[in-house]
Amino acid sequence: MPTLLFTHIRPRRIRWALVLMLVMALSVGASTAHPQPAAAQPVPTDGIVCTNSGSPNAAFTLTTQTGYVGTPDDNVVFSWGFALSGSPFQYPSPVLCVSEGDAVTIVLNNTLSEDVSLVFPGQQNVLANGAPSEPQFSGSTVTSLAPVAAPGGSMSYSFVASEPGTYIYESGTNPMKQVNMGLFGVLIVRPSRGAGYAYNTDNSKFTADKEFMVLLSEIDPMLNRAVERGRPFNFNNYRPRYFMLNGRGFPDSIAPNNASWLPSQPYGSLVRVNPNDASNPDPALIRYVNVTGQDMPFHPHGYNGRVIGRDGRPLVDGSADISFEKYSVNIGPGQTWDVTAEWHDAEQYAENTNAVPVVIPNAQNIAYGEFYSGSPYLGIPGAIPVGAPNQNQCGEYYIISHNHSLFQITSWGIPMTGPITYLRVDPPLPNNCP
Ligand SMILES: [Cu+2]
Repeated sequence: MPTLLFTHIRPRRIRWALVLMLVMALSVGASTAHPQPAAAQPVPTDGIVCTNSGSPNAAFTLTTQTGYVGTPDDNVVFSWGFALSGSPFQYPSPVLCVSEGDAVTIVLNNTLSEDVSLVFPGQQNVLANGAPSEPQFSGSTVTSLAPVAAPGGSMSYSFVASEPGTYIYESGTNPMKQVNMGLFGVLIVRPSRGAGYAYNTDNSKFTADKEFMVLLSEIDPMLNRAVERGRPFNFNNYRPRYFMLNGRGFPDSIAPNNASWLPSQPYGSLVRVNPNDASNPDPALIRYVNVTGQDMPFHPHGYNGRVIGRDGRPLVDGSADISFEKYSVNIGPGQTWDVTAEWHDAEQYAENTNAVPVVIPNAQNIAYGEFYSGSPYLGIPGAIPVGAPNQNQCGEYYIISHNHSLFQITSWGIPMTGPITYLRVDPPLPNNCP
């Protein structure tokens, strides 16, 4: 996989390698077609799509739903999810956003034929129908990590969101089955300090509209098929074949939020920034979340991030800033990592004054990737051969980010799909980029 090469070459050469890689990646082809309901409401084309609720009393109703997830190999996989009241199945479940100190209530309506529950790792003093939410037993056997909603029933969970950060909510009942079937989502608790901070700490400052999510999940389609058909499944045979970013595999992962051809997979994962400079002084924020059962060494090319929080706790020690710079971020099972990211035009490629010190081959000897601008300069498009497909809008850069468990960069054998997305670097502000 060319990515290994990328790690060790200089940034100015990445874009030429990227041209080749994009050709490989984009030859995979179009994605699964589905019937298309209209998007419920306008959402930003990229970045986190929050489901907000009232504050200081934040109330949500989540109903289990079943549906189908499209994968890059043109498969569709039966899955489960939590959906907002009146909304159809989605994968992953909605991103719930509340404010620090909110009294949060989440009513779970269970439409499935088995018990379901909700757990909120990182939240304290969670109540279920007003009583402490505790593991359930049959004799000495744990049957659920929390009180359940029986089939056709409901359960109301409540807690005070006392600590800002990034959290998971998920089923606490038979999680090996139910979480991998899709009963998981992300909960964001915003700090009292206000917009543009991930925590109440100075080191968590970010550009408020540059907030992104990378939610890593996995699917063993044999499990999902067995569940769809009401058949037993032997978890000794569990073997994920799909690895998803925000519920999608590449290239769907870089499509906009609410892409029409992905009606049940609403969340894109393209990270989009402008070069850091005087007009754009703060970084972007990326919230990494891993709901799989294995480490996910996520690997953004082109920049080091700064880890400013983990598992819903800020990286400060008293008044000391203990955040740290990191290239690959190794997100463990059930962990969340909050990372700020900024891209510096260290070699003045937005100025067109720093000549690329290589002889560019003749056009017939170049493979033009679909996102290549025709020029190595940021914001300065060049010529593209007639007939060459091109998605580049304003001379922006596309830099790959992906899970570095390279055996996962596949969709049941289709290489260069799966948990891959891009960092899109737009020209310096102000610009005319759409
Ligand atoms: Cu790589």
